[in-house]
Amino acid sequence: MRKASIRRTCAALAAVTSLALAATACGGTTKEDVKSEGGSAASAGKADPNAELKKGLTVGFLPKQVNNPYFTSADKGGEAALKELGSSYKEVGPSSATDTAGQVSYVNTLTQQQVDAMAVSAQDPGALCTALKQAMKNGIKVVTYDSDTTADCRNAFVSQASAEDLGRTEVQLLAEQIGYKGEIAILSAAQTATNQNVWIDFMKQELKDPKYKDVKLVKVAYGDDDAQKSFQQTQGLLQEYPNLKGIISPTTVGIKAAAQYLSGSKYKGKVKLTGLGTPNDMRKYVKNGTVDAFELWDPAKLGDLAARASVALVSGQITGKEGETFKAGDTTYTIGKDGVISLGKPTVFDAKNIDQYNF
Ligand code: RAM
Repeated sequence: MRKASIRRTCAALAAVTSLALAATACGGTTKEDVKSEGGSAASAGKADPNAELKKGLTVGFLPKQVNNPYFTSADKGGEAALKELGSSYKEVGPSSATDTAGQVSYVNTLTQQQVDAMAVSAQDPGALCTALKQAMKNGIKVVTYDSDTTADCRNAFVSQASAEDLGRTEVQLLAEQIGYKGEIAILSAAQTATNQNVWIDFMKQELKDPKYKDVKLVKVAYGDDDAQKSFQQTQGLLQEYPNLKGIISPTTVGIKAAAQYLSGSKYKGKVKLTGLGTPNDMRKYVKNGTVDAFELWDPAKLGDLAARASVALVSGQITGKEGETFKAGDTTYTIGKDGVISLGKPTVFDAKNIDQYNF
């Protein structure tokens, strides 16, 4: 049996059996063995920007949640890019954004199915690490997109925008709308979500600026990217804090549910709402005066970039080290610190520009 096929068999074995058993049966096949196959420069730890892009690969997408329209758009972007590059796409994932055990087992499924690369949006950074490391040990390239793990558990992170920009601008948007005065709350997604938690940390940093001395963050609530729970959490916030002046919801599911609640209540237009939403979800609430402005990136472009980064990794054009470059469509991306590849700046949507967007 050639080493490549040993690697594949062992990947499957490791995913379905105990690691100890797999290691004994397979003699602990690692990335090092793949290196000696005379494979790509990436497997030897060195990027070759001129390496030809491989075709016929399979890239598995594992979003936080499959029935979330944000991920439907993102993953469609990934699917289209893979088609264009001559590779195959598959998607697996849990239907709840708090099913961390489910996400772990989907990583193992993809490992077992011997995909060439996987693109994962982490529900919980800690929970996924062991399974992702096992996938990488079996020669599978791992890209996180949308929500990261720690840097040692993946080859690269395809980030939607600078986390600092996102956190700070959401506070700036809301503070302007409430005249820099009053109580505010955050309605987040899952309590463990890496992306939301990093943004919230930057929101808290931004609030330390003296210009926000009269703005008070009273609570961070969690709607778990579940429409009904997010709606109830919004209702609860207003019951608990009747003087609330504004809400930031950095989740497409949360902001939509909060807008739905506010628009049918006496708080419509009085309690301000901003955060991260899709123009298609939010159009009606901008037009009916519930929401002034919110922001987002194009999810399909994020999925597109995650797919292209995955193929570039498998092809050896990049290894995930800072300073390496690769082309995705017409744009050349440079990998930043800790293997972060950034899509660009988010767009702010309001009544003036929302009709120009359809996602
Ligand atoms: C939700 C998810 C996703 C986040 C967007 C803004 O769909 O929590 O991870 O990036 O909102």
